[in-house]
Amino acid sequence: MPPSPDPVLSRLQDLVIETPSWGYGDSGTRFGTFPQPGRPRDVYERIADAAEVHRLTGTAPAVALHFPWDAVEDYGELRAHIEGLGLRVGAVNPNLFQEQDYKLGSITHPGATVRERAVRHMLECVEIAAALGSTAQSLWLADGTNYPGQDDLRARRRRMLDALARVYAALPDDQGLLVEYKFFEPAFYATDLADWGSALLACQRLGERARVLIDLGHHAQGTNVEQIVALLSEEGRLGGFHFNNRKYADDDLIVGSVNPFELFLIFCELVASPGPLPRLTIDQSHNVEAKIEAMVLSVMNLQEAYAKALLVDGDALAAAQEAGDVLAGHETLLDAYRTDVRPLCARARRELGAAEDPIAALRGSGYVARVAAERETRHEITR
Ligand code: RM4
Ligand code: MN
Ligand code: MN
Repeated sequence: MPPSPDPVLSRLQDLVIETPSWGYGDSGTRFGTFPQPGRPRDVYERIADAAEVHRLTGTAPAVALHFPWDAVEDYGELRAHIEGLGLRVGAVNPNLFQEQDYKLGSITHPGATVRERAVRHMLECVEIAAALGSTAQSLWLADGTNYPGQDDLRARRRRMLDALARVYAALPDDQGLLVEYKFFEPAFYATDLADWGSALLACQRLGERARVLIDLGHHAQGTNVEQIVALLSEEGRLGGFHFNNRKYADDDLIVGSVNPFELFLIFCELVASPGPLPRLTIDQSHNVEAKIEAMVLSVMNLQEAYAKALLVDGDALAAAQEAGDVLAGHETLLDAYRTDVRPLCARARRELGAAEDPIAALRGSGYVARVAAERETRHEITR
């Protein structure tokens, strides 16, 4: 029996997507950046845009922050502001890739002084997370080497594990560490945390509150990401996601735009995992598309993928698998995938007090034009 719509509806309404503060501001490629009118200039304006996305979708109440990009003097005040808008702080992301010091790495750098600086930044992020009420630090390590022989791969790994152990030891009980991997870029020969296995081994050394974060754009072409979800979930080490989509590399396009079937299969594995959903965050870079609309569409695509996964007839699937009926199992998935879940998602949003049609509501609201007018004045003054 396919699941009846009501439990599906309430699970859909419980879905929580974190949007990234860094997804609202200027971004570009190494060839150029095309600033959009109304782009937010500080964390408060990024939060305002995040609040608009939540108002329209009813599903994006948490905002992931990146430091020092979102640094302020008074974190108590920032937290109150965020909570006053009906949002909360998601994961806190340290930035270990931008400073000149980090040219040869951060926590894996050959020099102890740079490693110390990187560890101190991560420890500062533990404090910031505590002040903001965040329950996770989400680490993406850009460290790696460009040429064979550039550095000692084993020594780099040992330095990394030592540094992470210091940070992990400083985490309060209510904070976890998410360890993200990526197989290349900015390093092009050997990345220090290149794959799920490296990340998992690091987490196993650290302790139970260290778990792996999967970014959909961080694998070689053809990698079966849903199988990685299944594996990490079985090991109790699936910490969260960075959702986006890609055609070629780490393209950071709108999640579900290029490969919606893969997204559905990932949600099928999430639904099959025991316990609550892991932390689900969008990590995208909107270079030419309208930024707020891109974020709204991303949340809707996630809602739809989740709804379809919830509609899979689990009994039929299990029976087909038990019987060794290859295509009956596959067709059971297709049945759910081909269901038009847009009315169900619209109802879920309406009952949450959000928009039935968030894109139309955004376009009709005048929000983008209004903030463009307000913020351009500020851009002029500060220019
Ligand atoms: C990386 C990775 C990180 C993100 C940075 C900006 O490729 O996905 O999660 O914080 O980009
Ligand atoms: Mn990411
Ligand atoms: Mn990435």
